[in-house]
Amino acid sequence: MRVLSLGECNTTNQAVLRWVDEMVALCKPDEVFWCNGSASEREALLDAAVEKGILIRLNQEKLPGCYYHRSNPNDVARVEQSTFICTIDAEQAGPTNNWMAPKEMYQKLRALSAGAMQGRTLYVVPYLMGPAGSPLAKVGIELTDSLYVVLSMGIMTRMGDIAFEQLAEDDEFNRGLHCMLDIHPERRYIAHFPQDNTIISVGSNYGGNVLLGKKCLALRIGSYLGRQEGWFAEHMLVLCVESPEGEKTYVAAAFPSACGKTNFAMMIPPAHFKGWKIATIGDDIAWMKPGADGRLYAINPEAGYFGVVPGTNSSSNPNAVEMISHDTIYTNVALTPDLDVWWEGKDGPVPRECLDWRGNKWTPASKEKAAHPNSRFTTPMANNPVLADEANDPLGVPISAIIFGGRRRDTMPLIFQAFNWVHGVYVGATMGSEMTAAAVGGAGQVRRDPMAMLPFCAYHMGDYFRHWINMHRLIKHPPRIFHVNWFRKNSHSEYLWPGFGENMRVLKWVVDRCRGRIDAEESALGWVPSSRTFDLSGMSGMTPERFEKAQEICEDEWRRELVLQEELFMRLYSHLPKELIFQRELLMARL
Ligand code: SAT
Ligand code: MN
Repeated sequence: MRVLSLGECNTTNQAVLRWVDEMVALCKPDEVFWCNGSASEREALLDAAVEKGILIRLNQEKLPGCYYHRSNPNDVARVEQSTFICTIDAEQAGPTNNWMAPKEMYQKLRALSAGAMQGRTLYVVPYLMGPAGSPLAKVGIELTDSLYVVLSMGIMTRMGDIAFEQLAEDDEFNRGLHCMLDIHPERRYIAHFPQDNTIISVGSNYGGNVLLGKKCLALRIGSYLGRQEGWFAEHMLVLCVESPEGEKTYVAAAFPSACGKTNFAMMIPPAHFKGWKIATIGDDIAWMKPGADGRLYAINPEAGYFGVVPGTNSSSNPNAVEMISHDTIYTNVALTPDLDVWWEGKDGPVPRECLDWRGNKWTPASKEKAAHPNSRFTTPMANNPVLADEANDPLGVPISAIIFGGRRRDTMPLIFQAFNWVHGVYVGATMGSEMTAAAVGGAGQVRRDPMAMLPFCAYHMGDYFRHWINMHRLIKHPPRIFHVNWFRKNSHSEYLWPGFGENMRVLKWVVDRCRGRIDAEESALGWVPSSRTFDLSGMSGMTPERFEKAQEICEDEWRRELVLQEELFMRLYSHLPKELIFQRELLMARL
């Protein structure tokens, strides 16, 4: 079979060429397009996407370089029920993952992919996760028949020849195959084969399911490799807090999807914090490895942000407003008659009329939302006005604090600090959070989401906790561990804490604790700030009493919490480190 080859194939790597040939023979595309990642290639592909109706070119005066995409309405979020970990046996994948035997899954997906690209183009998308030359960086190649994926990968990763340069003649690269098929939930599988460093995703075109460098490689395959190789792949933002004197402290924070990681990573400190600056290293994923100096170093493997749009405005995230005003792909927001975009919570007036995310006419009287709650922007990190220079540092940044946090209307105080590393692992392991629109189903329900990794850890969660405990030995100067909850409400359903920029106050306390500059009080949960020393000055509506309310440890709530923790521990029991059972007993005793 001869297929037309477009673009330039700029590799002589035999393992790559052989694998691409094999996948071409399977999927039978009419054309193969080798992406090199150049600016001129991107322009041509954007034009082609507009011509094919995959993208709409937005109003270029208002939104230069911006495009609009509408997904299939059945395909708007990650689908955990269709996500599989195909380790050799089910035990390895553990009870929190869907499992299928690799042989069976390969057979099933080969059958679905056979001839699936007839009449279509197969794009070869080489990409690098992490800064070029980083000891932590990894190469992946995604073969896809979706131009939307190609253009998104060009934003989210270091895409093109740069990946082949890093790979050279090595055969160690992630093999990713993506076939859209007919975008039908019944034929939707996101399958991971960790032992083969392989991912096959079919039947979807939604970011988290198909931008294979992100959740699939950087978290699921990454978590598996990290355990083998002695590093962490985590669902964490990484930021730099810089004091007026220029002292820099690096903080990583794990919150579940759609709980404000992007906002926190690029927050603007309130006026009260004169001279303090926040800079972003990453907004979603951190790869962390102990360095020669005994500290834990983090890189952001990604090069762009895939963020939730609704609620983005100049008070929630002014940097994001600026960031997404150019060179951004919008997915599933609303489209106005003058080809501008709109979403619930945007600055300015509500449009009198627009098309909603499905393409239907929408007016302010409509019952449905105009933008899908999980509508997204895809934007290069270079657009971020507060991008840290260190985001491109191959060596990464030394982490002083790790923050875990869920979305909890009750139970969890605003902030506490774990007593030590193992206690911190316990705090992360027992995290709970209300589900959001980022995954299909169950929004609002509290579920256990250990370290915000429940949907992303590709092996037994009990073994994952063991990995966390063991890593302590390799880190001479471990980060301090904290837990936060921005979402606690009072009995009138009002948030007890204003969040957003005011979270700087919590962050400042974290930094001061790491640097041994502020004392704390001992509580049953861990170290907590005293309302006398915690800085509330200049906050409107925030009284010491309200702060105490946000920090309250309520016995009834904790009795329930401990039962929910027990449910998780029972599920994981056969692999659960005894240290964590002990931590739970200690907590019970303290309460
Ligand atoms: O859709 S993604 O999985 O990429 C975003 C998220 O859910 O964290
Ligand atoms: Mn995420």
